[in-house]
Amino acid sequence: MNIAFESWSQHPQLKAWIEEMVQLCHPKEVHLCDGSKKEYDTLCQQLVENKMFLPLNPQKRPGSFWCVSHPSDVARVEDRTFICSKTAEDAGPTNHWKNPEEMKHILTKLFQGCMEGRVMYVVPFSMGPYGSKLSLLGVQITDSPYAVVHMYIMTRMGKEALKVLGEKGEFIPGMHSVGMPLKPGEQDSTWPCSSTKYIVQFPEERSIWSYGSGYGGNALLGKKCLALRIASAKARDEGWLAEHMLILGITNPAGEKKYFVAAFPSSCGKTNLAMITPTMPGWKTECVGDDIAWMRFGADGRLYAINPENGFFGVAPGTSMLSNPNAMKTIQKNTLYTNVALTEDYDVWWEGMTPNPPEKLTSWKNTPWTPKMSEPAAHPNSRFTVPSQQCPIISPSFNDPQGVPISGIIFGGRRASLAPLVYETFDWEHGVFIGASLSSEMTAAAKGTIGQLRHDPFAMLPFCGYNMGDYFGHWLEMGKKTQPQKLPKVFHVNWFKKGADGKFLWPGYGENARVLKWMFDRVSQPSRVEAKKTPIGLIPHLEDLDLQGLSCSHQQLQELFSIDKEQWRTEVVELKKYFKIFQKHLPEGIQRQLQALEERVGV
Ligand code: OXD
Ligand code: MN
Repeated sequence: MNIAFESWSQHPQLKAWIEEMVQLCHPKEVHLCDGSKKEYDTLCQQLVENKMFLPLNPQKRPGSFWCVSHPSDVARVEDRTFICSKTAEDAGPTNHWKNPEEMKHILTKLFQGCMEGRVMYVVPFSMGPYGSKLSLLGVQITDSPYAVVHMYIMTRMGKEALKVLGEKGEFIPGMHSVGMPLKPGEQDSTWPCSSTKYIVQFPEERSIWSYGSGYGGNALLGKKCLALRIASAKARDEGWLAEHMLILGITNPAGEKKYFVAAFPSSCGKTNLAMITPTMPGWKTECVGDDIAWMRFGADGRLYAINPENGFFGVAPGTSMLSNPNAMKTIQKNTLYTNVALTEDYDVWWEGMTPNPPEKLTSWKNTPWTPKMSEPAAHPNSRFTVPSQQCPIISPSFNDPQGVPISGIIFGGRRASLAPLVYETFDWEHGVFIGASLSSEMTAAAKGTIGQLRHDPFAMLPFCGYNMGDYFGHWLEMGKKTQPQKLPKVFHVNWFKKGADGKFLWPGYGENARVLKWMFDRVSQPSRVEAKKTPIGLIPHLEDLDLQGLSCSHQQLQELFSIDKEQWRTEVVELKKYFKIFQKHLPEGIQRQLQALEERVGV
């Protein structure tokens, strides 16, 4: 097959890899992507012709499309996700592992002829701003035009990425196929995918192979596969951090600005917090990212973060003018919707968008839906994909190659009891322990039982590219790279604590900015407010929380900050059991912190 490399790239290794993959996959054609708007529009048009995309009402959602997946291909498949390091020990107890040689054998067989009858697209992309020392380049090969248009939004893709790559630059190769070759004359499915799925990372070789799924988290290889699983392994080797964290900036009425990163397990409100509208007068926020942060120490000894992504791939259900007005404004145009419901006038709807659903909808299963039906109209993990630049509060530093300096790190989970609204950790080691101890009630972002508590250290459980015990060790080591006063302070929040009546104690959403304000005061140097020492960490004196205009009773506040030692002792027992799985990889610092917590909450 003649591939028109001349005006595209002169990178010998890239060309050789593409040729090798053509030999393996037998596509009918190769499309070398340039990343232009024209290319994006043409592909969207083709997806409309192939009935995968439906254009939405141009008066309501200009430049936007609706699309539904195969009912079996709706989320990340953690049980089919593998970290194929040389040894099982290196992948650790929280990852699925297979011998790399054995896995290569399986994949080679699966990819053999898998693109027959389809176009092979080659997508060069940059994770992070062009020219930033913190950015990485990748190239995804895929037979999914859906993946290409999503990569166009989610990454910086095309000619510009090739320019940075030059003839010798390093790139991370990612091979993706929906795993459904087409015989001559065979009618394509509107959502091609396979019942066999493999999402495979080779962390030493730094390569990705993904087979059988068209769903975002499995098919957009720049995101979870590269920017978290591969990048975390690279970050360990090179002394930086690749994290499942949002990045946000907050400015007080006096014009002082500080940046925070926050890690919450999937679908626990990261996008809402990243785009928060503060309820306190005079406070402003800006969004740098809603899902991933790459961080390194700068020459001044402070930690700097970039968002490697260029778009938001957000969970739609629950997003509303109440929960996240900035997201609602962001997705008004040029947005790709997957598995949400369709209204009669070709707009979108999902549970939680409005208090009452429209009378008639087309569900995510592409069937008529009415409010009488017990099944939701939109899939709980339905998504919007939209360029970050459309966010009304996108940070002016979004494209800054230096990144933004981080003053605080926030961990959080969905816990109906136990953790108070907010607490600060005593020091870096205690902060790392809190990250390692993170657990949350499960959501729909991954397959599993919704509501069940699962340990999700650093919200990285499905995303850490090596042994999680070593990852804790890496975080502890990072804390030794600078002076203690230059390290960000570490906090834990729980927006989801419930009272004895089973109702949420804290109103959440924009009111969460009140908690950010307390953190802002705490990370100021010197701290502007004192904190109260408790056995689990430092909590606010109630008078230091700005509660003006909030209808939160004294009783509710007491409950929000109550620390039930008995519950914490149970937590210690649970953590002891959990941390055993890391065996000799569990760092001393974590053991020391666990013991210290046990002593503090002991009778
Ligand atoms: C996501 C996830 O899609 O964490 O961001 O699952
Ligand atoms: Mn995520």
